[in-house]
Amino acid sequence: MALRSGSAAIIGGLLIWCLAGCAETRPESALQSAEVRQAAAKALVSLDRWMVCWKGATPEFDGRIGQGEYDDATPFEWNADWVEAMKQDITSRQDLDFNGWVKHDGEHLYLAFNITDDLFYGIETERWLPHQDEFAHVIGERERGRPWFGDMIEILIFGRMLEIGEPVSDVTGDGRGIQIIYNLTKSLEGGIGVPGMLPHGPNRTVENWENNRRWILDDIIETRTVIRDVEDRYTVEVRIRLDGGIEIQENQYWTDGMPDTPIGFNLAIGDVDEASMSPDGLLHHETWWAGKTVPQDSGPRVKLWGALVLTSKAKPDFGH
Ligand SMILES: [Ca+2]
Ligand SMILES: [Ca+2]
Repeated sequence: MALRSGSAAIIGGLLIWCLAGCAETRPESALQSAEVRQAAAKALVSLDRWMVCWKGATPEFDGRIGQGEYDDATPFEWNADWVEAMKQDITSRQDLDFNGWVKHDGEHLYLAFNITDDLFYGIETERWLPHQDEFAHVIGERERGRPWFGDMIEILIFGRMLEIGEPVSDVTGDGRGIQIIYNLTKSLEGGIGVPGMLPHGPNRTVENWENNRRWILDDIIETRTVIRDVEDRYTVEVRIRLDGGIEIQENQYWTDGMPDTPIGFNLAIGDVDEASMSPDGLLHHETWWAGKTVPQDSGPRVKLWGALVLTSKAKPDFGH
C-alpha cells in the first residue's frame, strides 16, 4: 500500500513537471556546458549578456511593429547595462531611447527596433559633415565614407564563436565576425535619403567589404523602416537569412531543427543630432548591448560580445 501511494506521488509529480514544460530543456542551459563556457571565455563572449532567439511566427515585414507581432520573440530595451561609447551620456528618454525584439521563423532571423530620437539627422537637421571628413557620405567605396555617421544601428554576429574560440579584432563579414550598418538616411541600394544597409567602413579589408556587399545585394539582410517624426520615433524591421547568413562552422549555416546553439552577438544604437551636440565630430551617442572593444596586452583592440542562443523551440510562456 505504501509502495503504491509512493508510485502515485511520483507519477503525479511527473505529470505536474510535464505540464510545466516537460522534457524541454530551456535553450539558455546550453550556456552552462563546459565547452561553451571555455570557448566563450576565450572569444570574449560574455555569458552574463544573453538572449534566446526563439522560433516564432513570421512577422509582416513592413517596418511596423504590429499588435502582438513580436509577443513570441525575446524583448530587449535600453537600460543602464548598455555601454555608451561616446563622451555624451544619454540624459533623457527624449534624447535617445529604444526597445526591440529578436526571433526567427525557421527561414529568417528577425530583429525589430522601436527607437525614440528627438532629432533625426539629415531629416530634421542639416546633413552637416564632421569637420575631419568631408567624404563621410560617400557610398559604395571601400576606402571612403562613414556608414555609421547618422542615426543608425550596428548589427554584429560571431556565428563560429564555439568553433573558433578566439577574440575578434577585425571582422571578415562571415561566420568569423560580421559588423554591418543600418542607417536611417543612407543605404548602399538607395543612396542618400533612403534608409537601409551599408557595408562597414571605411578601410576595412577587401574580404569584409565584399562579404558585406554580398549580404546587402543578395538580400541575405534586408530592412524596412517607418519614420514617425511627429512622435519622434522610427521603427525598423531587419531580417537575415539563416541559410547563407548564420554560419556556425565553415560553410555550415544554422537551420531549424539543429540543437540549441549559442553564437556571439552584439548591437549598437547610434544617434547624431545637431553638430553642436557632437563636438568631436563623431556620434552624439553610440550605445552597445555587450560593450564595444577592449585593449589586449599587445596588438589591436578586440571586440566584446554577448550570446544569442538559437533554438528551434517556441517561447514557452507567451500569451499565457
Ligand atoms: Ca511588421
Ligand atoms: Ca538623432
